[in-house]
Amino acid sequence: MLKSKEDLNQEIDWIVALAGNPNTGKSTVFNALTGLNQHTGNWPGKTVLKAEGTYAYGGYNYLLIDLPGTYSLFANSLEEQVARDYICFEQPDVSLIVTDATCLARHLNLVLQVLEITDKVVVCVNLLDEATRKGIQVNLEALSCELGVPVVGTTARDGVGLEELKETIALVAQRVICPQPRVISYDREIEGAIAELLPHLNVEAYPNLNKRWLALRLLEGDPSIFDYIKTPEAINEVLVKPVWAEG
Ligand SMILES: Nc1nc2c(ncn2[C@@H]2O[C@H](COP(=O)(O)OP(=O)(O)O)[C@@H](O)[C@H]2O)c(=O)[nH]1
Ligand SMILES: [Mg+2]
Repeated sequence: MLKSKEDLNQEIDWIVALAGNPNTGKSTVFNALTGLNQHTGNWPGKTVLKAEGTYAYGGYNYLLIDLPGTYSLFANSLEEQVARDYICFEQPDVSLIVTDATCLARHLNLVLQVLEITDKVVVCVNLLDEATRKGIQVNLEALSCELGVPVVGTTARDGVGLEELKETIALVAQRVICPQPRVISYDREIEGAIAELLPHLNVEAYPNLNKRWLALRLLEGDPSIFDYIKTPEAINEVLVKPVWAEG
């Protein structure tokens, strides 16, 4: 079992998961925020390194979980599955996604995948110094409008932007800011299939699980998701005999 808020020291108020592609400065952000208040081990039952640490801000204590660096959340590797399962099933209060300002487009893939799971997201555009050096300017406000979630620019190695980052995490954790992520719509066939599945998805063990996301994974036939849910016959029927594909 992964740690949940109840298992931890009661002094923790909010849990923040740190996601991002490898080499975006995730560990740099993690170290800058938690300092010496961290420890590492393995994810339970997995040979994947887990780092967690705490920091205090604005009268609250935060537990920061450094998820494995991944390019996607498709559960193709152990790392991806650990990251995905944490965001999905442990439901941290905030998911902070660290991206690289010098090649932002490539990083938005992961961002959009996280936005399909949760709305409690802050996007950190790191390596702004490198971007400036390369003549790249990132319009953080426009990006935030497009994504529907707060975006903070940082140069984590120099500690630039970290106060704003902590403040934004605090506002999302406390639901002062309620992000409204852009919803990705798929073509008619897939949207029809999602609509067909949704009424059947009552996953008792995970009442807050994002049903639209779950429907998409079921349609993909993602085997890793079947470990978590008992598939009611009704769903099987929809999946095996796709009514939306008829006619
Ligand atoms: N120039 C610059 N380098 C950074 C910044 N943040 C992190 N780095 C460097 O980028 C490299 C990868 O950082 P790391 O935190 O290990 O990335 P991770 O793989 O995402 O955990 C390290 O050499 C960091 O010192 C930044 O804002 N600017
Ligand atoms: Mg790292």
